[in-house]
Amino acid sequence: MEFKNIKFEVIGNICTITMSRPKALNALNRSALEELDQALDLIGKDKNLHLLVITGEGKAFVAGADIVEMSDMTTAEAASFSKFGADVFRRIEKLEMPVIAAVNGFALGGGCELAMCCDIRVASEKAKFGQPETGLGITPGFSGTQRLARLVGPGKAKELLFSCRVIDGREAERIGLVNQAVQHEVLMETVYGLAQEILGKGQIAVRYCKEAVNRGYETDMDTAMDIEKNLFALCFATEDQKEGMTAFTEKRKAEFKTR
Ligand code: DAK
Repeated sequence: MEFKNIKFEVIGNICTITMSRPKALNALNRSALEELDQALDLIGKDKNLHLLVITGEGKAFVAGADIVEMSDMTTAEAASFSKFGADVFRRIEKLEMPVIAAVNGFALGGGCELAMCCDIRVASEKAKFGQPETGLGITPGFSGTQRLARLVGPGKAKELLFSCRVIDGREAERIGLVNQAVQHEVLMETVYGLAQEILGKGQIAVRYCKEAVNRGYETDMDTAMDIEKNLFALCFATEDQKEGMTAFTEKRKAEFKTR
């Protein structure tokens, strides 16, 4: 498939999507969001893929939704754009496999929201995070108010949303917006190192963990514990569980087959 706004690369079990509209610092227009959506279709169909990395080309991860395209939108068009973007981001969040954001630079507005819908965020210390929407006279449209508050707490989220303050990777790490901030030069090797660490585990169990955390986080504790219990039980229908436990008793490394 030909993409104009993203790069789609598969190496081994890892797919990397690089947001790539350098003339607009990878800002998300409708076409970029559509390509992201199509890329998710491809990923869902490829049984050999076990992990997705999302990053950006050049000095930006994503500098937000495309302000030029948004500026003339009617209320109906804004609602449709917001719904489409939010749906694509929700698809990323619900993708069965783990998704790591490698935040290389500006992650503003929709860019910060894209990073937040990923499971894990590793940032360059040079990365810049912020939700500048109120400075444009709008609210975030891709669930930023919700995910930011869940990640950093409502007080810090409101401070960032109300003030449009921009923070770097280290500060983002300090407040829990990213898992880890690293020197810019080692960002991708850190991300792929983490990816390999994850890929060495039982992928069905990894996926169930993602599902348990996501679904459990959105419900009450009793229901969440039921979700975990059911997924735990399902692991015992897999070859991976037999292999993982046999390997332990035989004191060797497990060779998981994702079955
Ligand atoms: N959209 C369109 N073009 C952008 C852009 C953006 N978000 N960000 C940068 N560009 C373009 C610039 O216009 C410039 O284009 P030319 O002038 O060269 O043609 C080019 O990228 C390079 O940018 P700069 O020259 O400005 O580069 P600098 O290094 O000087 O500055 C910057 C980098 C990231 C600080 C600056 O570009 C900047 O402030 N960009 C805007 C950042 C921003 O405000 N992002 C948040 C966008 S708002 C909703 C749906 C979605 C959303 C909200 C509601 N609903 C429908 C309800 C989401 C909103 C947002 O994401």
